[in-house]
Amino acid sequence: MIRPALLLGGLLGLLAPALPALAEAPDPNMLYNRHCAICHGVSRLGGIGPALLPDNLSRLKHDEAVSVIRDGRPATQMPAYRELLAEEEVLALAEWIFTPPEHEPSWEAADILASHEVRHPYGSLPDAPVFEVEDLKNLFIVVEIGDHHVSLLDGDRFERITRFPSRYALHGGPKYSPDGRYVYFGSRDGWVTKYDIYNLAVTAEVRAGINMRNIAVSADGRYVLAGNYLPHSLVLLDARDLDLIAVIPVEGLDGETSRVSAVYTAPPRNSFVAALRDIPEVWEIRWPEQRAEGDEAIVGDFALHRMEAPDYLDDFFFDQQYRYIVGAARGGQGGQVFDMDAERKVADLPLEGMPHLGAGITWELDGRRVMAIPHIDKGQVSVFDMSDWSLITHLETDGPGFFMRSHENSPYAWVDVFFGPHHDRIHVIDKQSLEIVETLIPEPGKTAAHVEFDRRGETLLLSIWDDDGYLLKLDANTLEELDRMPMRKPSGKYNVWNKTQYEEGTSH
Ligand code: DHE
Repeated sequence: MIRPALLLGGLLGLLAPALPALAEAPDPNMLYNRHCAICHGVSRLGGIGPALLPDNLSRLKHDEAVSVIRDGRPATQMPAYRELLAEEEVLALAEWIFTPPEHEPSWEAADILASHEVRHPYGSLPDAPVFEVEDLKNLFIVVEIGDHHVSLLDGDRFERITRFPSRYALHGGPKYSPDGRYVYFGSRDGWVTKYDIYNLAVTAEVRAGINMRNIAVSADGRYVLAGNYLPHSLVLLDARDLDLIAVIPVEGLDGETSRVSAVYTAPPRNSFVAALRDIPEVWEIRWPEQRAEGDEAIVGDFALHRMEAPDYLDDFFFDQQYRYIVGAARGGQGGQVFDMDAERKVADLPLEGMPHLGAGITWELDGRRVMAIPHIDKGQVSVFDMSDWSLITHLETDGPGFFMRSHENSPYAWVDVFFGPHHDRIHVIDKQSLEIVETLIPEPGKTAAHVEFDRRGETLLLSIWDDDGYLLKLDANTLEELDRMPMRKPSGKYNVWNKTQYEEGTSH
């Protein structure tokens, strides 16, 4: 008996000479323009969909891109293309979005101005909240990266006040105005969004760059600074309506331009500090009242103060006075302490690999202040004495961690095991004995990460970092579970009080 497949193969063999030699390879550029450009922008810069440029997609795996194009993305406007595109076209498109464009895209002041939208001008909305809570300072903002939403929670009742869509892929902590009424979000695609918590409304938005790292809000609440990878720039905005004040090109003393790793606000200095990835300098942006002799003018009376560093310094941790910066040196060469007053390096730290300095926290131990830092590439928490920068201990954990948190009123510091087989574990460290006293596995197989305390440090929220995830509310002292709230891959949580008071147990 002849099997059908063989029969078909035979017939095709006979027909072969009559068929065209080879079907043409799909043209991803043409496919992009036909199917994708309308949402993702003609130059792949993004529109209602995210930018599709390799740097913006660095955290998306190739296979994931294939399945998003083929099957769509649930709970978003991204449709499934499996009926419209052949499999090889899907594969070609997925490959193509990870290749750099022929011409490096630009984002100038004119683009920033054109993207600016003010929905509710500063001062036009009522000053009283439209909802009732016991304590406006005990609210939490939670970023849900699963479907790009944000939730606002009443921290006392553990209830959701509202949930609203965010820009695609928010990154870095949202930043509050000093009074806690407004919160500013930064997205990896460069969008800065201002939200009025009292009126539950987005008031203004602007796109500061194509690939942005994070934003900072000045301690006096007047300015917002955005730091970009692409273009190599800092963008200074008026915090009221996000009006553009200045685009500051990042160019070193040697003429090299640089990506911005991150920007920070330095409250006691009333300035911004920028970590730069490609030049060995630390930049401080000062405004009129702080301007000093020798500073370079930016615009009006804003000034740039450059500090030459002995090495490239990345991913900063600050002491509480914002005098010292601990930065990771390039290529895993350890950490360095840089004195911003004396403008020189004062210590080297034995921090091999990739310390996650941005997640560092501090506390009092035997009358001295210590800082603790997790590592992204090894199961270790490093604890240093900040009075002389000596190493106290490297604490072994069950795998590399990403976030650390504590609270002045809590005896414990929390560190997750974000990477590796034990990503469902979270360690509880006794801040005095420097020992892991408990390891929780809240949901076997699911990542448990990022803790945030309520304003009093009595309870805490922990993310079960999954599309069908949830927030766990725990008693901060007994570690007992108190409640849960379903969420779509909740990532960071930010308590108004802890953030606006620069609580010692939280990163800023
Ligand atoms: Fe982050 C904060 C850098 C990847 C979630 N991350 C920060 C900050 C920096 C930083 C410098 C502090 C800025 C701030 O809060 O304003 N992050 C980096 C990286 O260099 C890295 C390793 C690679 C990258 O692609 O950028 C990186 N970060 C991630 C992720 O993959 C995470 C887990 C998921 C995501 O959303 O992208 C992630 N980063 C976060 C979060 C914060 C953050 C939730 C805020 C932490 C906080 O508690 O304040």
